[in-house]
Amino acid sequence: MKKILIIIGSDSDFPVIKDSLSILKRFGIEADTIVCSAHRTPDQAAKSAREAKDKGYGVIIAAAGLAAHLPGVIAAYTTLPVIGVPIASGPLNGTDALYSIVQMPSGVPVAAVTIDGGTNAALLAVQILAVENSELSEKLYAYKSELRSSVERKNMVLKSRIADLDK
Ligand code: RP5
Repeated sequence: MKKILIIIGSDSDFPVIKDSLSILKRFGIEADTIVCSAHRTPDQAAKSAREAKDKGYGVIIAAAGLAAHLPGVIAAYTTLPVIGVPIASGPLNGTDALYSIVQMPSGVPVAAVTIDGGTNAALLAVQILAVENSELSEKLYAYKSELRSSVERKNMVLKSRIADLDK
């Protein structure tokens, strides 16, 4: 199966990516994580993006904060799908990164997830790989069914809390 490459702009972005790693682990997908900055190490960013496909990666997750150009720069050098994760670092709490990532010019798409959305980034990566992998698809159905059960549980708890109001 294809692997996932996770690129973070700084080690300070790692807490968000821990959420991605636990999702990928749950689905049994191998991932490599590296620090590489579009601004501090631009040559390395281009190299990592260019080599990713030949190294067996199927999707790249790129997470960065502030003026977050990393996902866009990575997308410029590869045909692999790139998922950008805006990180809530700095005084603008990630809105700067969100706009930087989502406002890509026509021709170079990046799929942006929520600010600090490490979980959704990994799930989207799994869904992309699942297009060609029925075993992964089954696991995704099971995941969604767990989500459904958790909402059903919430409704039961809510119902009893509302009933308690009348006591
Ligand atoms: C961005 O600058 C990184 O992605 C990080 O979110 C932010 C701060 O980086 P550090 O100063 O913590 O290295 O490029």
